[in-house]
Amino acid sequence: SEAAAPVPRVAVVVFLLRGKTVLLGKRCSSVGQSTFALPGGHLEFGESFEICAAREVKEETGLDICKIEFLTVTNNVFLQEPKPSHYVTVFMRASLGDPQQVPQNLEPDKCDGWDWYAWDNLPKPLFWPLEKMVLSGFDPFPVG
Ligand code: 8DG
Ligand code: MG
Ligand code: MG
Repeated sequence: SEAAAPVPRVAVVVFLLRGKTVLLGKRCSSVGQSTFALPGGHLEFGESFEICAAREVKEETGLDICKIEFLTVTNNVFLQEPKPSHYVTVFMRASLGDPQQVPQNLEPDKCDGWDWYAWDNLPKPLFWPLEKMVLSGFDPFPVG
């Protein structure tokens, strides 16, 4: 039988903001191996961006988020990766429901661990869809 033709998929990722820091984790997955990325994952059938954002953050870090808002969307084609893929990536922002809550690494096969990083001192290398945004001057923090 023939392999299914590849198709673009939708991902929802979250700038989880705490003061002037964001939550990032170093990826262990084949796409973006060893680069720092936002929590997030695949949009499921019938799901809103907000529900997907809250679900993925909870599954990956145990954190409960609030003030979930849409920021922007980018088109990301990964042809050089071991497994070529294409994602339409929806970027959301959110805050911690409880500012004292600490992230847990609930999917250690996919991530080395989560931590807060100052926006003006981000770790390297960033996952390239995120790197592209930072280089373009994108700022996920609310104005004022
Ligand atoms: P799932 O089974 O939980 O739905 O998926 P996942 O294992 O959590 O997927 P993921 O790789 O974390 O996210 C899906 C895709 O989203 C990823 O392969 C590429 C795209 N993506 C970006 N930027 C980012 C980002 O900053 N973080 C994450 N996690 N994914 C991103 O384009
Ligand atoms: Mg996930
Ligand atoms: Mg993920």
